[in-house]
Amino acid sequence: MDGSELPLAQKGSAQAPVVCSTCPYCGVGCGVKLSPDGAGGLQVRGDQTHPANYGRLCSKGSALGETVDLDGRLLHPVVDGAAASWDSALDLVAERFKATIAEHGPDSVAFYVSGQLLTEDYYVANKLMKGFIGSANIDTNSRLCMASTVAGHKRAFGTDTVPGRYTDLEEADTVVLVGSNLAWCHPVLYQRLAAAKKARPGLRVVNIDPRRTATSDLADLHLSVEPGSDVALFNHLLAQIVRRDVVDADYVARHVSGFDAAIAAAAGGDVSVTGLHPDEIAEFVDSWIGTEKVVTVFSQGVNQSTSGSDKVNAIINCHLATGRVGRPGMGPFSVTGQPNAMGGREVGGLANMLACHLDIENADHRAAVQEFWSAPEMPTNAGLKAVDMFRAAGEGKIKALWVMCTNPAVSLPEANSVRDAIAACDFVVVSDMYATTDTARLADVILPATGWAEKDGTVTNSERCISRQRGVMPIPGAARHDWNIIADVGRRMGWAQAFDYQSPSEIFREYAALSGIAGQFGRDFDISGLSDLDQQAYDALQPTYWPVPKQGQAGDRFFAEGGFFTPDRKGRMLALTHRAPVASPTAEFPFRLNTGRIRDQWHTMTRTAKSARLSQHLAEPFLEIHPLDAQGTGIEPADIVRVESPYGAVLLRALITDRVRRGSVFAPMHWTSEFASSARIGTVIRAETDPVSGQPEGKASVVSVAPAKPAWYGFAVSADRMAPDAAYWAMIPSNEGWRAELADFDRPADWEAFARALFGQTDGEAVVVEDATRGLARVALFRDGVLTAALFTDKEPVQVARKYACSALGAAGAGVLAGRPGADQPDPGATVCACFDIGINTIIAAIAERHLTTVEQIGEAIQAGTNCGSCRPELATILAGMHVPQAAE
Ligand SMILES: Nc1nc2c(c(=O)[nH]1)N[C@H]1C(S)=C(S)[C@@H](COP(=O)(O)OP(=O)(O)OC[C@H]3O[C@@H](n4cnc5c(=O)[nH]c(N)nc54)[C@H](O)[C@@H]3O)O[C@H]1N2
Ligand SMILES: Nc1nc2c(c(=O)[nH]1)N[C@H]1C(S)=C(S)[C@@H](COP(=O)(O)OP(=O)(O)OC[C@H]3O[C@@H](n4cnc5c(=O)[nH]c(N)nc54)[C@H](O)[C@@H]3O)O[C@H]1N2
Ligand code: SF4
Ligand SMILES: [Mo]
Repeated sequence: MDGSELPLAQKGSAQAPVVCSTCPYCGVGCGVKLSPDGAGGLQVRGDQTHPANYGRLCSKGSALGETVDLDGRLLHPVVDGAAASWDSALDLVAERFKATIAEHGPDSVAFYVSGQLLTEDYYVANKLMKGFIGSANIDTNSRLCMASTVAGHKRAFGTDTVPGRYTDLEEADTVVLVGSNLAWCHPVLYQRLAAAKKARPGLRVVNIDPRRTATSDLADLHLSVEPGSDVALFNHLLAQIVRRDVVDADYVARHVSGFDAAIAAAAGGDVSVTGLHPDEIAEFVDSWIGTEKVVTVFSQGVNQSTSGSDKVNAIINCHLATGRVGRPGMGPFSVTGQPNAMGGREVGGLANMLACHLDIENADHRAAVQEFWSAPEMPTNAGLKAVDMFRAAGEGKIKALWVMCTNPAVSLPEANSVRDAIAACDFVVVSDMYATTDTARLADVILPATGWAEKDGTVTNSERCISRQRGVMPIPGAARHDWNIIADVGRRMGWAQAFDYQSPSEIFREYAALSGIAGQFGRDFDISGLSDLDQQAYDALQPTYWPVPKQGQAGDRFFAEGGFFTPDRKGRMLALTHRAPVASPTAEFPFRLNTGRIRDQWHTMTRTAKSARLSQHLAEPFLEIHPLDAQGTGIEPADIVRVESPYGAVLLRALITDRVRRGSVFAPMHWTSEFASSARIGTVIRAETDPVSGQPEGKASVVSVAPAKPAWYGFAVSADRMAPDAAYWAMIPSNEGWRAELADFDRPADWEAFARALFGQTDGEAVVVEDATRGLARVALFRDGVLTAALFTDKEPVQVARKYACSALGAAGAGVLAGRPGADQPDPGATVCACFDIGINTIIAAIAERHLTTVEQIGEAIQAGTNCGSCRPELATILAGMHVPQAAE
């Protein structure tokens, strides 16, 4: 039952066991093979047999082994800042929740959970809240992620069903990627698409994204749409589908409702709001209409919008009208973000769902689940959605809150209000692997959870494939599995029998049996065929696509022959009209703020920032801004800029690039107070939500941007973590220790004292090279003649060979203060290839000296791009002579 357990097949083997598991990052859900070395190390390779990746891994998956160390791990419960026993911590949690419910009713408490919980964890949390506490106040970070897709699917299909499979992307003749940076966010699926395109160059790729990304570079056509205008574009497509007579009249007659109203609404639309040139629009329409096998993939550029649900339905409308759904190489395809985003939706982790795709507001569904759980009480209405849940906490209406496996003080919009709401809430519990997250710091009780390499359970990926995660590492300290923590609280609250779980397999069996009831209601999610798995069979479970009904066989895909889950079994087309994002640029806040992900960091960086390799790709928080906008606002390359909205302000490094549109800026979502002074981008985002899905508009706030004009800039390297005292700092691990970028508005009077405080080093020799006229300095600190830390400052953004400076730690002499290596020692520059740690200068030099013209030739010459392949899009870009990041080097 514990994470130390291995699949039975491998038990007793004399050699180091190799255990199959699933990558804990994105929703591609790649299979991994884990080989623990028994001394805390873990080797991770791609699983050749897993149908999601067939052995491939991206940069993050390849670096998983570097994130499992115990540095910073929380090893015991914490109550009011002090270590506590499990008994006292869980008694306190149970008592406080019970007392709050007794005094203020079940709706005065809430759980905020995560698409990174395993299905078994999620099931128990949902059961405790909805079945036993009797409130629906359980919501998940999937509200920020997949909620618009869930709403769109339910409106069109009657359930939250993904009709297709990954192979559809490979079999299609046209793949349209809408609001998806697949190259960085679903890299292995991107690699599968890139390989298919290489094998069959006729496969056309269209990318619809206001910003030009690594994904756009694969596309035959990139449409830089006006942010938020996707409904107008797909309405136009729908109108053209009718005009060009490619409606599948037979499919529509038999399987679709709402056709006429949808067409009428689409015909009344105005495609000019997309800002696209008519020729571009025509090319897109020709591609989409001209190939029957078309897959429309969509992600956060669609979902994180106040018209997100409409965007989803606008896409689905086109597939329903043409009958291009559920057949090989065709269909709308939502790629999910988190490893178990799908599993969470299946167990009913959202405040408006029940379990197994049953509906909370349907009395029959409710009664069936209540009976199955022998539950005392079931809520009859949906609970609070994420944004409202934290508002209610801020207003004192939620008095006890339990946050599991997510970091809302960073990832929610209006993040300062969220932070204040958590701080003000009477009783806050956080379950996490680390006590130092921005959210955990605010908790009354912090519970140490096991991490992915230690725990057992299942996850479901974007294509409905259920895979096992298998624990191979010993459980550190007193950490416990999430399901176990939740069940223990359930027992302590008085429901001993309902939460008497001994293992994840027992929970899975119960869940699979419940899905059989959903199957009887004619719902799609039925895995009752797995409800008899014993421990051995659960341990040996191979990747399995749902549905898996007890009786009969299910097909690979949904809806090719209709069979929707609506009352009349028809797929619904919706009448939709374009709505612009809620906030409009003004003179005071003239820029549209887009946010999203970078290649090598995962969300709030608690795990990926442990890997020095991953942290070198883009080493500090940045703002992409168009060259003309930079000029207009007086921003020079690599300046520190202040980005402000009515809700907050951040300081970021300017990255001037024509990859963003004029008037739009882009910032990564990843940086937290743990890694930067002032870069929680959620603090400037307005918490405006989609009226149907409740998903916040994460990509279309409005802000002002101005140069911050610091008095000095700095760069520092140190063997140990630093304690920066500066208006701007961003710190990240390097291979040799830590590296930091700094800037401040006042110059310290004594640079040596400043450096010693920064590096926490009062002893040892210091070499200070002062530029007294400009009030600047370079400082090197030594211990026993060996360099332990160095600080470089300048009036301008500091020109130092970063990698070289990092590598000088541990060497003798103060030569590092030159900031540049000698002629015999080339500076590799900022990392592009994380696997082989190859910098941009090395790549540019190789291209120039050896006259390389293809990504393959770069690989042959210097290995870059030959392992995980995540950097191949960037290698192609470098070859094309574009986008050399100014910020990182
Ligand atoms: N490296 C990495 N990979 C990840 C993650 C990570 O943290 N790091 N997180 C995972 C998770 S949880 C998720 S949800 C996925 C997200 O995966 P994606 O959705 O691919 O990633 P994002 O960068 O959030 O946004 C995608 C694109 O939407 C574009 N966009 C913004 N506004 C609009 C618009 O109005 N219309 C259109 N068409 N496009 C727009 C943005 O410019 C951006 O390039 O990634 C998963 N994979
Ligand atoms: N501005 C902006 N904001 C966004 C987005 C955006 O595009 N732009 N995207 C949104 C999206 S799509 C998402 S999915 C969210 C993600 O945002 P979050 O969910 O807040 O981010 P994570 O860093 O993944 O948080 C997971 C936390 O769980 C902890 N953890 C890891 N494994 C376990 C475990 O097994 N058990 C427990 N108990 N804890 C564990 C980690 O240490 C970490 O603190 O961000 C959203 N916020
Ligand atoms: S694509 Fe990368 S992050 Fe996503 S599951 Fe595969 S290895 Fe993990
Ligand atoms: Mo997500």
